[in-house]
Parts: sequence; structure tokens; C-alpha cells
Amino acid sequence: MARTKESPKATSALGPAEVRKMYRNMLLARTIDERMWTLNRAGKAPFVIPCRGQEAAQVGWAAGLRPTDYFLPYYRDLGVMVTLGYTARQAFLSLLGKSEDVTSGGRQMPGHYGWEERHVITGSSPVTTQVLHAVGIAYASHLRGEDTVAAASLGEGSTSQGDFHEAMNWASIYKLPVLFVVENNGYAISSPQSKEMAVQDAAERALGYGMAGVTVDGTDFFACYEATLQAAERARRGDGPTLLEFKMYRLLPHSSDDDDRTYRSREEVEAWKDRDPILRMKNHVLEAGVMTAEEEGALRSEVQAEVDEAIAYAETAPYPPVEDMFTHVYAD
Ligand SMILES: Cc1ncc(C[n+]2csc(CCOP(=O)(O)OP(=O)(O)O)c2C)c(N)n1
Ligand SMILES: [Mg+2]
Repeated sequence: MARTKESPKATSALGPAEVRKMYRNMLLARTIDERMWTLNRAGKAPFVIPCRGQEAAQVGWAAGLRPTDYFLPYYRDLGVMVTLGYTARQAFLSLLGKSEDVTSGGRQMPGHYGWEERHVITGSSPVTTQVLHAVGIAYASHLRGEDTVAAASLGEGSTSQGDFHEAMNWASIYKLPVLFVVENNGYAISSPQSKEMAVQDAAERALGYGMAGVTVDGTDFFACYEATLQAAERARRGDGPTLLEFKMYRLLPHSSDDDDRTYRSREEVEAWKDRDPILRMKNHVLEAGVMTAEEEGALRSEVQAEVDEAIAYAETAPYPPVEDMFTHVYAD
């Protein structure tokens, strides 16, 4: 029933090559995100749900798990997908609804991630349904005696849904290997946290269910990664689920259809840019000598080139054939 606040750590078991890889994942997610926004503003992509500001937590929690585990990400989790091997090409094929899209063959809305090969379970548009699915998957793993963890992520606003409480209750009673990953970005569209819950930290909700809850600086990759490793270890030992709360800030509007100027000041948004996770990780890799400034610049160019190529590929890729419209919709 531990509840702790973990301080950011700059050290971890990761070697320099792995840290570089994690930074690359964060940069790739950010660069894809930026270009998706541009495509939307140019009228080429109908809907974008940005991840900007949440990359440290997303890459951190995905990297803290194993490929054999089960992933139930939510719509903002591009960083999770990139860490699982999702390429820039795949991201833009999905955004533009092309037939090669691995998440659904161009059927799902953008941000509704699914990838059978990597154990990513497709999500529904009603928020929080994925946490119940994670508990069911963990229960099945437990019955089969498998050593796997199911991790579901959600926003802090979604922790006020009934589904979340039913899922935590059941998972804790049966000590199931589940991680409830809360990406707390301070808002549920226009509602600030103070109008979503009467507690300071969403992790406090774990106490009522007799399970572990930790609050972590979600802008610090290392803190997120380490906290996930610890929670996964607890789950695999049979010591039950953990509610991981990563605190961060959504640097962009909720979606490409939202105007955040109506509910938050520009000063507030600007102030959070000092804790931009990409900036923090960049400072770390330079200060720790993981990369030189030249190498860091070259990495950025490499990622930009990958994204340019991916957009060109996805724009010319074919749409699904019309005769596929009802596949998977009705039983034959
Ligand atoms: C059950 C349900 N209610 C409302 C919505 C509309 N909706 C979509 S996202 C969202 C905000 C969720 O906020 P939060 O959980 O904090 O995640 P964030 O978008 O901030 O990452 C809402 C209300 C929905 N999709 N499903
Ligand atoms: Mg939120």
C-alpha cells in the first residue's frame, strides 16, 4: 500500500547507446507530431491528437516493459508506439488512412493504436475502456501462469471514470500484474485538474484500493523509466498492480479541433516550456557526454530526413479498396 513521491534521477542502468536510443525515440515522436500538426493546418490530415510535452513519460514507460508484455496505450501515446518500433512511415500511413496502416488498415481514427505483432491492443474512443481490458488480459496471464504484465495508460481526467475504479479494485483484490499509467497533463480538454478531482495527486486514488501508487516527474525520462521498472518487477513478483502517475503538461491544444486560448493563459504554457522533456533529455545527453553537440545535431537531421521520406511515401500510398469497406464490420 506504499505511496511515495519519487524524485528525478539522472542515473540508470542504461548504457550510453541505450540512452541515445531513448533520446532518438523522443525526438522521433516529437518530429512526427510537429509535422502531423503542419499537415493538419495545411488541410491534408483531418485530425491530430498531439503528444508534445509527454514524450519522456511515454518513451519511459514503454521502455520499462518487455516485448512479451501487453500494451493498451491511449490516443496521445505516439511516444509509446515509437518505442515499440512504430516507424515514421507507419505513423503517417495511419494518419492519412492508407491501406498499409498497421493499426487498422486505414479504418480507425488517428491515435487509436493497435498492433497485434507488438501486443498493442486497439482502443475505443470512449475514454478508460482500455483499463478494464488490461485487467482482463492480466487475469488471463495469471490463470495461465505467464510472466507478463499488462499496462494501460490514460489521462488524469479519465481516472474519474467508473471503469478506472472497477479496474483498480479487481486488479488489487487478485494482485494482478497490471500497471495503471496515468499521464497527468493537468487538463481534460478545457477542465483543469481541480475540476476533475479533489485530490492533489491522482496516485492517491490507489490508497482506497490497497495498492501501490507513485507520483513521478513526467518530464524526466529517467524517473519515468525507473518507476516503471520497479512497478513491473512488483507485478511479476505477484505483489500486485501499481498506479503510476507521471506529471507533465500538454504543450499543445487537446487536439487539432481545440483552441486552448479559451481556457489557459499563454504565460502558463510558456512557463512549462522550461521543462520540455526533449530539452531536458537533450541537456542530459550533452552534459553526461552521451553525445557531442555535433552528434546531437546530426541525429536531429537524421530524424527530420526519416520523417520527410515517410510523409512522401504515405501521401502517395493507396487508400484501402472500396470493396473492403465492410470487412470486419459484419460477420460473413
Ligand atoms: C467516456 C467518454 N467521455 C468523454 C469523452 C470525450 N473526451 C475525449 S478526450 C477527453 C479528455 C480526457 O482527458 P484526460 O483523461 O486528462 O486525457 P488527456 O486528453 O488530457 O490526455 C474527453 C472528455 C470520451 N471520449 N469518452
Ligand atoms: Mg489530461
